[in-house]
Amino acid sequence: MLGKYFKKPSAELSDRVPPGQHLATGFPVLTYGDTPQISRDRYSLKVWGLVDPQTFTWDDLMAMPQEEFTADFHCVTHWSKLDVKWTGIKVLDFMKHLSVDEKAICIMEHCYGGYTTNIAIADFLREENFFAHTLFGEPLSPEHGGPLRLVVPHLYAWKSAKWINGLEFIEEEASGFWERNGYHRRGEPWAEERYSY
Ligand SMILES: Nc1nc2c(c(=O)[nH]1)N[C@H]1C(S)=C(S)[C@@H](COP(=O)(O)O)O[C@H]1N2
Ligand SMILES: [Mo]
Repeated sequence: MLGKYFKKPSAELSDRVPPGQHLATGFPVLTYGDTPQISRDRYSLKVWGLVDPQTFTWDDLMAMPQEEFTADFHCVTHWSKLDVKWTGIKVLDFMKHLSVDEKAICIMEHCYGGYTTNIAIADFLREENFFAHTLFGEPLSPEHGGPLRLVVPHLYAWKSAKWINGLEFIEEEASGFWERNGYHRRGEPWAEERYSY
């Protein structure tokens, strides 16, 4: 849909916008179901499965190195937002705290509210992935996934789980919520991996 909220990318930006995508002028909220309201005090992130199980509190996460990130954001429903500015923790820094069994090939991302999405270990362990708690200098709002969400810039944004509260390490590929409902198992926007059929 083109109109007030979406525009065709200009020529100089077009090489940054994957096929079939339009630029969003704002930052739309895309949530299936209700928005969980989780305070930082109550927040925790658990890891289990083929990994030494651990629970990270808000303070544990804030004690990790904090960095600023600029990333493009591509929703499978055909909108993209370029140069989104976030603050948070690099996935690779977080992973220094984990001991993962080498048999793990897939991670199920779990969230407050019950949303899930699967990601291959190789897609998760990338330099540019991060957990975000701040968006354009403001604490991440509940609508956009606060207190903490994952951001995986190289895949469609349904892999960027909001209110993330668990990482389950598994030895075979599994399907999360949208993947069971027809979305592609990987979701690479430049290859237009939108659906599984
Ligand atoms: N927990 C949870 N995470 C989610 C979703 C959701 O419904 N629940 N929607 C996904 C989809 S389809 C997109 S496009 C992005 C949207 O993020 P935004 O609402 O901050 O724009 O979040 C992703 N992460
Ligand atoms: Mo999306």
